[in-house]
Amino acid sequence: MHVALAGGIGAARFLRGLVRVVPPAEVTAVVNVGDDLERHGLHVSPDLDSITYWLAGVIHPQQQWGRADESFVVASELERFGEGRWFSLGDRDLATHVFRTKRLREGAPLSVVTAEIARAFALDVTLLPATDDPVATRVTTVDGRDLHFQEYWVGERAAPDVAAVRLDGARAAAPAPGVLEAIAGATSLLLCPSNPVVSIGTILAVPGVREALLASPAPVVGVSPIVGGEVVRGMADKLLPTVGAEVSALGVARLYADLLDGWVIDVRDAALAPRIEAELGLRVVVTDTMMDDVEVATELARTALSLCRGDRAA
Ligand code: FO1
Repeated sequence: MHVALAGGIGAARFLRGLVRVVPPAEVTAVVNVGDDLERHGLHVSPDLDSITYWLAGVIHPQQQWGRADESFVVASELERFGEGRWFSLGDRDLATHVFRTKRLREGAPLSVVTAEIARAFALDVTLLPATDDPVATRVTTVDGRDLHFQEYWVGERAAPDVAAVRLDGARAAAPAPGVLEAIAGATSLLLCPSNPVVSIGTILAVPGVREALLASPAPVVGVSPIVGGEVVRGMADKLLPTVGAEVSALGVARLYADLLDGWVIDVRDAALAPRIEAELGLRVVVTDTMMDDVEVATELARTALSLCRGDRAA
């Protein structure tokens, strides 16, 4: 079983490649749920939904979140009642949130509902929320505001400078059923090119997950989400400094150093490879990590897996 720790869009692109290298049924994604929020009384799980829609081939191709062929009739009608549009839920997307909320109200845990939604989209990949417990990633801005991650990322376009990030509820959260077992039984453990602070970091913040990775006999290989000192997408450049990490493939490798056996970086960062290997004792492979199409994502996944197997010439 190949187990991947995953956030949203970067992870979804990587997983689309991974399922072309190994059978999807041999892939388990442990997915961040700190982005989850309630909108119009509905439970929205952006990272789980992005991965589901990407793997099901129904993602909105330009937005890279939400559904293709989407309409916003309900959202515009909701504005009539004063419901804001700052976090837009399309009509097709709403069906997922209506179903998820109904099942949660019936007492089903998020992990069970997630499996039902994955099955409804005919996914063979196993999707696990990092936890079934309520957690929320919150951002404290330097001007003292305490925002939900989505209020920061979407509502404020990640403009404010950030003083701190925390995962509310983490201490009381338990890994979702199957998460620790998947990690313990994995043949390879992959850290997707997701935000190290609010995606991978929030998964690792769930008690027991980091320990399970350290205890697992499987090699751990990560893919740098930072290329050429820049984020590929998102706001990791605003958040890495809050955890004292340099915004570079080296800075993120240091953040994961206690977990990693191998690190995949982009060709633009080739010069960093010897430093990362010397300083952190990691096997580093340099390749194209810009997953503009599924072929690149497939080769990247192949490279990460071969690094897991210890093939230097990945
Ligand atoms: N991102 C935006 O920039 N604007 C939106 O209005 C928006 C709505 C939205 C609705 C559902 C969903 O699953 C994701 C949505 N996103 C939107 C993206 C979301 O903020 C990110 O996908 C993740 O939270 C970050 O990985």
